[in-house]
Amino acid sequence: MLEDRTPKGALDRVLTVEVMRVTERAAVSAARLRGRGDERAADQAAVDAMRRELNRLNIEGIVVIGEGERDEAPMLYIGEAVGTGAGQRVDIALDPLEGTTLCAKDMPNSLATLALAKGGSLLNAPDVYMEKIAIGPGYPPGIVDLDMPAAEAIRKLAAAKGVPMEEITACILDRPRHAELIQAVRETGAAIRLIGDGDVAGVIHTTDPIETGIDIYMGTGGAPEGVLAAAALRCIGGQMQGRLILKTEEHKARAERMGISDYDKVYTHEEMARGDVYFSATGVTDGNLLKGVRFYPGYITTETIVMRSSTGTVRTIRARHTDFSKFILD
Ligand code: VTB
Repeated sequence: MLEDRTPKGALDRVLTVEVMRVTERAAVSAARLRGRGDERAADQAAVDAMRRELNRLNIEGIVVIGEGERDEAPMLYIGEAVGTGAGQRVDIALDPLEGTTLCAKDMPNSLATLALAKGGSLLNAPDVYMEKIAIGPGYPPGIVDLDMPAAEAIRKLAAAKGVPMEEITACILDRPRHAELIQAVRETGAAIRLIGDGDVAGVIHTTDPIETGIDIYMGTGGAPEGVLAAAALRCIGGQMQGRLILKTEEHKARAERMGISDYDKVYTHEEMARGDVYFSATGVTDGNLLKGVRFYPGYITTETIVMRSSTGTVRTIRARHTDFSKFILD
């Protein structure tokens, strides 16, 4: 068992590099299949690479947010043990290829993502939908929440930012289920960045409005993606709330099995990802914050944002790798 280092109770800091390596590998494998129109193949390549790399780490890891539930027999299923077993007991949330369609179509903002926290610290969310609202750092606590009308959230955010509502941009997944939300936001005069997929990136983008043009993320996306985004906000700052959408008895039973009994609970990002958290995302396709993987003759470059909640360090690492295909991977 590795010893805890400062800050007290934190994860081993060497994991900063380790988590980054895992998402780099997944991103490179997915990027080889970028723009080929084959989502499954790109996803599988990312999963294989992530799993292989995770199993090299000296951790006793359990996948709590993964590729699916065990009976569906995917790799990196929820509950799968990863790592060598010779290290700290950690929870892992992963999405080896967030935005599979974006990657298959070579559209912006697909990412390889991973979050890691002490065992028992990440919300075990079933693979259902989650309502989400997120803003970046620098605002007073609680200025927006899931229960306020969308127009009020835009109004409060604009007031706190000191700009007219027309200068706010909301990021929303382009889905028919968001017709009312989109209408309500449009009525405020705010702009909307509609995205096809990739709401982990959408949430992270709120943390750097100057670079990304996005002030607030709103709407319903995947719950697993919600936990990953919450982990990122824990590190980089900002506010987020999420509420699972558990409409059917089957959904409720799944939530129950994961230890959730309050079906309507609003989770803050701190409740979704507690304690010391690491988050790493490597760009697969080019995006607002990260460049995608680039293939050069003989080498490959990746761009990764890797961060840690206990220290608040956010690193953007541009790495140059000798062409991985020359390595023996197993
Ligand atoms: C979002 C998005 C993902 O799923 O969470 C979305 O971030 C939600 O589900 O990239 P629907 O597609 O059913 O709306 C993804 O698109 C990935 O599947």
